[in-house]
Amino acid sequence: MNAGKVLFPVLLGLSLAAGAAHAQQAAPQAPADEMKAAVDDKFRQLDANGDGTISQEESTKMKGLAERFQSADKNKDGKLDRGEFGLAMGG
Ligand SMILES: [Ca+2]
Ligand SMILES: [Ca+2]
Repeated sequence: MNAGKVLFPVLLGLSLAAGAAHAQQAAPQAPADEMKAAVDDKFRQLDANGDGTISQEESTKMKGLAERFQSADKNKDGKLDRGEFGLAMGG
């Protein structure tokens, strides 16, 4: 009966391969940085006139933002700066 001797290395190989695949998936990432970059991109897209803030009118281009505008505008100057936008977006 050689089945056990053959099977063991095969199973070992499979588990090593699975471990390697798992390690690859868990490779170090920077989700916070990616989130920040995505928010930066979105902010620039919304800031149509490029003045560095998002007006109420500009906020209407993003679904759901206009509804949150008043609460997002922490200093109540009628526009969202990058910090206020980041807070509203969670980034
Ligand atoms: Ca603007
Ligand atoms: Ca503001």
